[in-house]
Amino acid sequence: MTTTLTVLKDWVDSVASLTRPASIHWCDGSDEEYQRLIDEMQESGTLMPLDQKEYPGCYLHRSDPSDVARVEHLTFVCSKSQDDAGPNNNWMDPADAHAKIDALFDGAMQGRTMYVIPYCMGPIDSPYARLGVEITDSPYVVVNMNLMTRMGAAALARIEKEGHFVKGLHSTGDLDPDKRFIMHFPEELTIKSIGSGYGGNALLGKKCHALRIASWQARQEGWLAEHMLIVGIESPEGETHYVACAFPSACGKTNLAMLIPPESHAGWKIWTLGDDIAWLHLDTEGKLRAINPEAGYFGVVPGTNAKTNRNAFDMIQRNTIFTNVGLTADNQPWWEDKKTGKPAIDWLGNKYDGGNGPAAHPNSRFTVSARQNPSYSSLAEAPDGVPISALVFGGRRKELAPLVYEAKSWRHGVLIGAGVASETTAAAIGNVGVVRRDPMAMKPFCGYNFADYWAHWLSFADRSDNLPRIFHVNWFRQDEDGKFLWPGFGENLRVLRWILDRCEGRVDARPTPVGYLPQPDDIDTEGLDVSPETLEALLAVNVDQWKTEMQSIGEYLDSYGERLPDVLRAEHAQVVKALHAAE
Ligand code: OXD
Ligand code: MN
Repeated sequence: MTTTLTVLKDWVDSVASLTRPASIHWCDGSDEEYQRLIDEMQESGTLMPLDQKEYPGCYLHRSDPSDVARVEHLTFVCSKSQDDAGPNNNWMDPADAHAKIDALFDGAMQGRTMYVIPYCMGPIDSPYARLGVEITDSPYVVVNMNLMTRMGAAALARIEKEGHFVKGLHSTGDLDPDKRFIMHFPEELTIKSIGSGYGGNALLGKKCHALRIASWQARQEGWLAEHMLIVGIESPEGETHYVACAFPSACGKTNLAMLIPPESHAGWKIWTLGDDIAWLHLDTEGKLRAINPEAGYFGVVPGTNAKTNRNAFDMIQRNTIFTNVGLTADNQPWWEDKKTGKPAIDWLGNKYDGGNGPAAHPNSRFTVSARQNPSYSSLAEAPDGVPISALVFGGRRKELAPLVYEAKSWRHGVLIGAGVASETTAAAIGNVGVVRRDPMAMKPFCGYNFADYWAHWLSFADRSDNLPRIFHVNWFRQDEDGKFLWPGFGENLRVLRWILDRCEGRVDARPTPVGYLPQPDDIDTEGLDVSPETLEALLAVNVDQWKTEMQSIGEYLDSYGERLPDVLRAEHAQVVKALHAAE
């Protein structure tokens, strides 16, 4: 296989002359190709078969121990102007960045096969889909891209027809953390990544293309590329609403996207469209429609069990690539909170004796095709996507943020999104459990200046009067003893029901300075171990704490200087004024 498209052929030739691979393979995306690469990786020892009787088609990959998460400090947006990248991104001058990284790519693929992966983000026949080509020397990347994207012959045919695509160059290099860089050149629609094989750094269709580069394109073209799950909620009466939710990494997007309605909710159904990324476009009626650019899940394994996420638990019993989990004595994958089996070997391959930390790495992952999800939506391949009734922001906050509240307007909703903060997780290298601002859950993923991004979000209010309502949720509120106040998981459907009741105008709400809160009776707690006092605590707005929070949000917004939209400043001032009036 090769291509008739000269720009693609020339680029592949130039990469080959820089990286000097032993051979070049154009990926067709077939099952045979997938299996052949799986077999080759088993021969080379980079993939281990798991117990094929209990886990057919499942394999374990152990990464280099230094290469287990995204590396935000080594991730750069190399726009021509530093201000365009903004204070939210590391920046390097494009010429310097190319020089630095090309020196590392020089000869990097010697003795290796160079794989050319044409891929399509979004349903293959969707007008909203975008094309890319990733060149990599990692067969692990190829098989993961096979599960995560529509890749191969059909994508290449569309690329040849359209003539343009995002260029992504990746090599694992020598996995030296000092020679690791993830660089984005938005004006050139180019990504270069070296020194890591970890998903978020190496599967370039995902964070690099579908969020950082796509968010840049989306701003120019009038749409949104967001770190959001997309879920359909069907009532017993057969009415389905679609909701898109932005939570920071490892804060439960996958669980919410494939939630199982609790027994108390007979007749309710959940349909998963996506668990990580949404591309949102305005349609001719001014409604926001969402597609999921991905075709599979790269999910956090620990904590997944038959109770927390039965769909995910069932889905990863077959045809799944596990990365950095532990093993039982009978060669089955094991992770903390799996609730069955016992670990014998840890994620590093050492005998597990219980004393050396977790058996599975806290950021160990499964890669699996979305089609294996029991709640897979039949509209996941719909070219026009699904209409969105509500947008939901959320974070992991021990205190302050109520269980749920609603923005007073689109503009106020943008302020709520801009103020999202969350405790950091193992999805990125660095401290865990530290509260940081993560606007719209896009801190690691927005490919341009947040000030311009908020202005872009605000501009939607001028373009449509049919926009979804905006909400904020917090499943993670705790009491003084560190006990979670809300049961979470399947019971989150009760909160989603309130959100839909608001969208349908079925319930009123309590106005507060920070937004509309539910009347306690409107959150159904029947059968739950949540007392009226606990519900009151979950729905409390502590004015003093909120004043401090708004001060901190104000300082954060001010750090964006002149580019910060006045509308956002005004929205902020209004909340502060309302808090003072509430004294
Ligand atoms: C992810 C992440 O892998 O956000 O989705 O880190
Ligand atoms: Mn994510």
